[in-house]
Amino acid sequence: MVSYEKTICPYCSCGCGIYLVIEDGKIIGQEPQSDHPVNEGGNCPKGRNAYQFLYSEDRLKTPLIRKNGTLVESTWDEALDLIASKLKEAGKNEFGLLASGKNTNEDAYVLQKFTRVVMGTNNVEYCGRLCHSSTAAGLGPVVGSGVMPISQLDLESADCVFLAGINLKETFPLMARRVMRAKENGAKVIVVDPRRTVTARELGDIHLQLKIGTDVAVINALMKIILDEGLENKEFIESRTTGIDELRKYLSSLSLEELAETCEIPIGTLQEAARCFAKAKTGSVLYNQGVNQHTTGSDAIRALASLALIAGQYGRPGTGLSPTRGQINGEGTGDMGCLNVFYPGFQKVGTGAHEKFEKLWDVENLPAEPGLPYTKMIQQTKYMWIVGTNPMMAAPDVDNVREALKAKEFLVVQDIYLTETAELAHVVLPVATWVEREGIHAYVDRRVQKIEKLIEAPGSAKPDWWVVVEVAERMGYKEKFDFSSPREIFEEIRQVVPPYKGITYERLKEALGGIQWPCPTEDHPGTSTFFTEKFNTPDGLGHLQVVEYRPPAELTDSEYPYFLTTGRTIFHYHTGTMSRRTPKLDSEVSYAQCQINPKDASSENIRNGQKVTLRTRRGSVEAEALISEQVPEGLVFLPFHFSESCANKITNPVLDPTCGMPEYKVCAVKLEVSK
Ligand SMILES: Nc1nc2c(c(=O)[nH]1)N[C@H]1C(S)=C(S)[C@@H](COP(=O)(O)OP(=O)(O)OC[C@H]3O[C@@H](n4cnc5c(=O)[nH]c(N)nc54)[C@H](O)[C@@H]3O)O[C@H]1N2
Ligand SMILES: Nc1nc2c(c(=O)[nH]1)N[C@H]1C(S)=C(S)[C@@H](COP(=O)(O)OP(=O)(O)OC[C@H]3O[C@@H](n4cnc5c(=O)[nH]c(N)nc54)[C@H](O)[C@@H]3O)O[C@H]1N2
Ligand code: SF4
Ligand SMILES: [Mo]
Repeated sequence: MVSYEKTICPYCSCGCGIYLVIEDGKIIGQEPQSDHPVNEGGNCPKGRNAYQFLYSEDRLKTPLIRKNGTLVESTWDEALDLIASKLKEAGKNEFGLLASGKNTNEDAYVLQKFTRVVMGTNNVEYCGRLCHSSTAAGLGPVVGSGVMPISQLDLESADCVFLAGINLKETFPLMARRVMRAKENGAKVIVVDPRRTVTARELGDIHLQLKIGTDVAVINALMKIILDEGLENKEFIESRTTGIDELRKYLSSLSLEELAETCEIPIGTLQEAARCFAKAKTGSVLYNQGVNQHTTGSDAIRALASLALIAGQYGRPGTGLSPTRGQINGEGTGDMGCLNVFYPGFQKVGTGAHEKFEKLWDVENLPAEPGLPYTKMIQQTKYMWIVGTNPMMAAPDVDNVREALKAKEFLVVQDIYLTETAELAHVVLPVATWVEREGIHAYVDRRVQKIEKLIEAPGSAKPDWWVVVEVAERMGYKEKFDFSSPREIFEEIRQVVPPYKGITYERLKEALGGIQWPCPTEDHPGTSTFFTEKFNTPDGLGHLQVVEYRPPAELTDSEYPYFLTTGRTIFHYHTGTMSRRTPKLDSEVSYAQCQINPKDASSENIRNGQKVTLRTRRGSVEAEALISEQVPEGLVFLPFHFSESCANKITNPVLDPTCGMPEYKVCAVKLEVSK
């Protein structure tokens, strides 16, 4: 029997629709969904090769327990009993849990509830800390909310799109298509990126090719030009913002020449970009890791939001500053409270949230102090449960991560493969993923869509939520985790997370393209545009910010003469677990290529395709040289998808002090031809 079933792509947070062809319980083919509003019949290479990873021979099928130093197969009962008994030994703040951007909302909700109710701590985090923690810290003080304020569909109506530190064509390809459509209607695209990426080449009209780590200087220059030329939106500033006098005063104390020198962009190009953005009717800013992943990421975001405010580019469809969380459920896992300072629904620890949840969950003594952020949790806890994240590749300075994980009293890892992280665990649990279980995700623009269960998981693999319920029961909390299906969990979510109240499984079945939260009632259509009347700040106004430029933490010198930046390529996804098990994706690129400018290659005597060693103050890795004009002189780019060339062996683990974001995007490196 062959059937065609709709689902959503398992990779990025655009949330494109696809059809799967299923024969006798096995997926045998796929095609893009033509009536899905996000992708309208298109899919990128990852989306076109979406399901092969499920059938990789090395999927985990049985729980594993470490015995005499080796991981051996066990039963679920043995593994779950062991976990429960070990976790009972953990002191209150000795335990930490990392959830996943791959979890469904239902999984994420029970994971954080377990951490808070059973373990009594706010030590719960997920990859969002490494992805958009600078957004919460940066946008909170300015507009009071750190989510995308529009619908990705409305990007098409923009007449100026400002792409800051985001390589849209490779990382959100179907959003790039929408920007391409805006261009066809006459929009201008400004790209801020130190590399001449495919996005800068193919989408950009103006490329602000800044010196790495100088976004604050660029944005200050743009705001200064706008104010000096009287291009600001006076009415918007007057009625909807505060702080213009301080901002004006600060910017007038800066010299445009000096700012241009700092960011190494000609004044004329900065003027062209400033005028284009300020004069646009509908100006939209998308930003991502090129802005976030710095010790100054939250600063740059405060400045960017101020830029959008003085230009009056907020509060209408297609406008505003959009953070672009990239994991399939990067938004939802945060919405559910898998962050050390937020209970579900972004109710902040320290503002009485624990008391509210004590009532809602009918429990006592919920933690009222913030927990540890992702990287500190790895270093400072004794007992850890890691669910669907791979810090041995994704966290900075993995040599230190390895030591910390090896020293754990007890480490449980729950994944679909034996990842670099799982190899270090005392117990490894096999889970069902994607269409092997059901549940909802919130995609980049708060678009809530449901994944249906379409096939069986391999071996005895179980959904993430099931594991939590079983452990909670064994630890004496059956009554608080009395869930026998995702639907039951979702019904509780609807009760305690107000923006999800009006969303039901039934509605999601019907709603093509999902429903954007907040959706307060069952007859509410969902909310596409934020801030139409006021911002989410206590006084409803946008708070303009004075932000001073600070250089990155590690600069080049005679020993480490190049800047190293790390990031993504179109064919691979993060730590490679899924895309490298997809033959068509892996055959496109199966090893790390490090981009080196032709002039630098020539001065280091490096030929294209040669093995080079990249050495930083943390250590060294080898990669193949790709001599390319994509990088300017003095800058080297390394993707972080390949364990043999693990980028995070050498990145700088220094954190943005306001939010704990690692500076993945800049450190100093030297290059040598490998012996
Ligand atoms: N193919 C693919 N797509 C993905 C993912 C993936 O792994 N693979 N991951 C998803 C996830 S979770 C995320 S968060 C997104 C990430 O999406 P992006 O943020 O677009 O991806 P990155 O490659 O990390 O970084 C983007 C750009 O930042 C630039 N950059 C580096 N330093 C600076 C700087 O100082 N200033 C500025 N302005 N730019 C700088 C880099 O040159 C790079 O082109 O992608 C999502 N989509
Ligand atoms: N150098 C450098 N490092 C970075 C970045 C960078 O730009 N440069 N970017 C950072 C960013 S933005 C992000 S978002 C992080 C991503 O970091 P991670 O989220 O740690 O990376 P992934 O490879 O996506 O890991 C997801 C894991 O979940 C597993 N998995 C898949 N489906 C399921 C499921 O249903 N359940 C469970 N339990 N597991 C599942 C996968 O096999 C994989 O091991 O990396 C960060 N690290
Ligand atoms: S753009 Fe994202 S969601 Fe769409 S097909 Fe590509 S990876 Fe999948
Ligand atoms: Mo991310």
